[in-house]
Amino acid sequence: MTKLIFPQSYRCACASGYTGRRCESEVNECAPDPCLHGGRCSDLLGDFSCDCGGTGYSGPHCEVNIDECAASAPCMNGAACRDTDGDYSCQPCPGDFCGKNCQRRDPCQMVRFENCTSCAHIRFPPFPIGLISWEFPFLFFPCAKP
Ligand SMILES: [Ca+2]
Repeated sequence: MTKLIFPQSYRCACASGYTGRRCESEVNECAPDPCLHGGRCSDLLGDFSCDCGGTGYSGPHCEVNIDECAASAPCMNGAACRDTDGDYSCQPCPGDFCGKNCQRRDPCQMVRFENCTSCAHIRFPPFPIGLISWEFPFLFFPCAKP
């Protein structure tokens, strides 16, 4: 008995995650990218996974804003925390504090000179290593108060 095969006459019902006329191709579930807000997509068999690390979002598609204020209370030194879409803010920092979390003192706020009209932050202070003072670490990590 002769079996006739017509090349264009069949179509497979593919198992999940596969595609093509003979189900020979794996579906790339990352195309188009299902991860929002810069989440990194991993193509799995019949599925995908979004790594939302560092995006400020969570959820299967990185679609849910994380309320950092409720989750970890990141603001320090009495600053009020305000949750924002994909981020949070501790600004304005109270007093001389600065930084995203108001975690440190602003050197320009700490050291004031009578005739100084503006303060510029310098990364490498031009004084000998033997003169390191308590101000030294602050000078190495400039912080412009917003
Ligand atoms: Ca947020």
